[in-house]
Amino acid sequence: MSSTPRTGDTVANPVIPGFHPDPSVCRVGDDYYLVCSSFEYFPGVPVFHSRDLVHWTQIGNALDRPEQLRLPPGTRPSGGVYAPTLRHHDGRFWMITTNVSGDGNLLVTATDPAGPWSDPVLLPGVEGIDPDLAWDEDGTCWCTYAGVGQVRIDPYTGRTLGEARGIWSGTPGAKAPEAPHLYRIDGTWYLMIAEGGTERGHGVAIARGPAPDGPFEPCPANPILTHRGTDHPIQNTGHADLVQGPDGSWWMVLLGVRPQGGTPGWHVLGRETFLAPVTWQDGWPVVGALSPELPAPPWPLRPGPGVPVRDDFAARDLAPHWISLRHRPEEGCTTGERPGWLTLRADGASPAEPGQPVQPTGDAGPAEPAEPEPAFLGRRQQHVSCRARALTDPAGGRGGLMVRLDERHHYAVEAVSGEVRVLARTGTLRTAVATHPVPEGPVVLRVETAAPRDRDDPRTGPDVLLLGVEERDGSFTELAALDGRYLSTEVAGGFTGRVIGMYASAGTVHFDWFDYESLDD
Ligand code: 6LW
Repeated sequence: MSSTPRTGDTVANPVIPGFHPDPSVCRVGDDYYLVCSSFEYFPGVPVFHSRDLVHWTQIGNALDRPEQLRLPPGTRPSGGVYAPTLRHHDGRFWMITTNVSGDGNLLVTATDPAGPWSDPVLLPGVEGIDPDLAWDEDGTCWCTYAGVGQVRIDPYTGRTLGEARGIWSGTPGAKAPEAPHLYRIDGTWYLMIAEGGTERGHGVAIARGPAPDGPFEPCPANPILTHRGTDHPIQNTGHADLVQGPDGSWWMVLLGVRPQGGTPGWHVLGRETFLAPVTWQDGWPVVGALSPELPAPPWPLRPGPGVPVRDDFAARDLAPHWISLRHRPEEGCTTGERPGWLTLRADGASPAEPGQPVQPTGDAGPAEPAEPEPAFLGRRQQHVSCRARALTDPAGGRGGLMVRLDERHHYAVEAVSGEVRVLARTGTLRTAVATHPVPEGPVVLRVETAAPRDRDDPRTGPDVLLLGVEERDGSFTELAALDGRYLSTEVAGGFTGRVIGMYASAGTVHFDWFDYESLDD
């Protein structure tokens, strides 16, 4: 997956659009690598490559084998894999993260960041999320985590060495000191954290000290970055990591959101990865303007390959941007069963075992009775306006296209023999919104996100989702226009963003191709 920033005087921010939060970056020679959180989706921890810090291409996933990523049935939405840290040390890449629904803190290593990554080393003695790794001059490995706590570890065995201790709690009055990253820059140790929570109050603060374990002196200018209390188009800014550009200049990758539909608005793409320039003053980093149009960096832009609009499922292996719920439904998701088609099978391969309660996110309400989930394969929605289409053969089963924020918030257009239906799930409400007769056999289903039809209407939300079917003559029959607010984080809660994909909810459903294209200007 490659972003498509404009070239010229400015480049587009976010540099990795769509649900790609908690970025961590490292540089090795002329190459940059970046990882993000992945929560309840499999494979976990997408890995990106760039040569200019602006264009990023997904080259793999650090946790792409079931032995590395155990997400049990019933793993709640926004559970699973939290913020990773990526570092290069001693000739290999190290990725440390937390599986809050399974193994807790774990680290994996690789000589090639595209994979394969090692089996996980578990770190039961590290008692906090958002683990960071830093090595001092003696080769001691320091693991720093949310809180902010720290303990020395043996990264080869996962054993802790000595006692854990608190090293900084951030700015007095700011909640949730988390996402620490520890750096040695010009002989000084810097401890950068996120604070204020990952919502509108989010920010970045930094402290410095003579040694990796402090004592740490906070920067008088903290928070060094926040958009709290502003109507800036990029909100919730925080959870940052520092890196040097090809010319030695300093940059920050961080997460932010783009609310749509007014202030405070609704964000539907989740927390995205942005880039901001950094300069230094009196030994402290100063974050430059973080804007949707970033002044182009002074080095040549070197775009990598992007994701083609169409996946025709001709390849045996799925491209790395395809994600499933909790595990890859191995038996129920194949590109080989019907050559050139993707086959999804609901029976016996559902991503949540039938009988498991759907667990709510945060304060979303009590656990609900079981609802079997479909086999699902999707990709992150990366553009405010976009269109997805799929040639779907229900073949006696039932399935189609789904736009999903979580178990309780999704819209779908699906085919069953001789009929297409639009379904909406908003909280506890499940509604069949429309039905439409179609000839038996394969049918092209379509979902499109569009600006609300009347932007001056205060009741309009971030967008409208148009769901329908393409007739045999190619014309589009819109069956429903549904309110995008229900598929926003402000309504649904949680840490993820929209994912658009194919599913089978009964029997076996085949997909000849899937198109995803941006409709942004
Ligand atoms: C991440 C932590 C956070 O680990 O959200 O709100 C978690 N804070 O920093 C998931 O992105």
